[in-house]
Amino acid sequence: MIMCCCSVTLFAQTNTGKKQTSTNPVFDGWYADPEGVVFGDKYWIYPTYSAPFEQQLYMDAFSSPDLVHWRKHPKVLSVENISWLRNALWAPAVIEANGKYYFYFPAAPKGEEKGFGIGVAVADQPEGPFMPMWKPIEGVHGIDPCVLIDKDGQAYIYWAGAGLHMAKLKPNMTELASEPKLVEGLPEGFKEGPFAFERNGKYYFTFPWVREKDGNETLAYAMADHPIGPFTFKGIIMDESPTKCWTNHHSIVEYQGQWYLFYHHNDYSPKFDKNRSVRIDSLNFNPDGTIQKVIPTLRGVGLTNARSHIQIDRYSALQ
Ligand code: FUB
Repeated sequence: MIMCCCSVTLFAQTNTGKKQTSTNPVFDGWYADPEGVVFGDKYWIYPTYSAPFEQQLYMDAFSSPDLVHWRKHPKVLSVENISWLRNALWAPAVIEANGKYYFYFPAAPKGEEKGFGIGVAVADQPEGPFMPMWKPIEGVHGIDPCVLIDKDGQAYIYWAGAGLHMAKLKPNMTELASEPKLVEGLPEGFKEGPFAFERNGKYYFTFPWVREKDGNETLAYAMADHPIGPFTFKGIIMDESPTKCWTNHHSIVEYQGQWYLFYHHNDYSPKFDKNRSVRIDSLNFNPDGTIQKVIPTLRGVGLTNARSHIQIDRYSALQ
């Protein structure tokens, strides 16, 4: 069965009436764990390179004015600049604060048999270069960071490791301002890849969730009235992948009234779920603030001009 075609004219309209253009996967290459974010008038994606038999020695970033035309910014962060790191970089989070850009990345510290720390690298612009701090954040042990800055300016960091933990960050964004705390209220089956955001005074905590023994990851969510909880589990945003891609690391972004879900799937390697690529679909809310289920699409979030450049390898076939 043909799974995905090259860039041809595809139509979609956002619920703000604005036309956006894109197809899924949004650019070619094996990239996973997309940290989608808006800086100024551009969308940015900070993914991991999704080739599990290669070590992730640097991070590429992608920027777009319209979710369709993506520009690659190679090597915005490289391991050779990180003296405390044992080997590779893992799924990042990037946020703007104090007029700077903070890149949070999990990595195994030298001298530790196992386990991960989370480092921070800082840049003056979204395309880097990101310069790492000389040690990982003290008190943080785990992977898959995400950072939320509340309306009062307080920043919170969340990460996966022995369950889900969180702590306040100091204004310098590189040190904890409180003891790590276990986030309570999540069901059994939380694994990794948390994401947190605020909308209309409600705090959302979204996460890959394995609801069945030996199952794949769904995307699920919980809501709270405060960034530290208590969170109440609300349900599923996206069901398990029908093609059994095990992971579903994601992020959620709002721009000009439309919300988007950035996530990954193994479109370019249907028989191997560890080579993943980046997708975007629209995310919508119910009047009470709960999230409508997302049905994953290959159409993505918009309209692609038939005369635009065709990436011939944006194609895969399921047999
Ligand atoms: O890409 C490596 C790992 O797979 C991430 O840390 C997880 O969230 C999962 O997507």
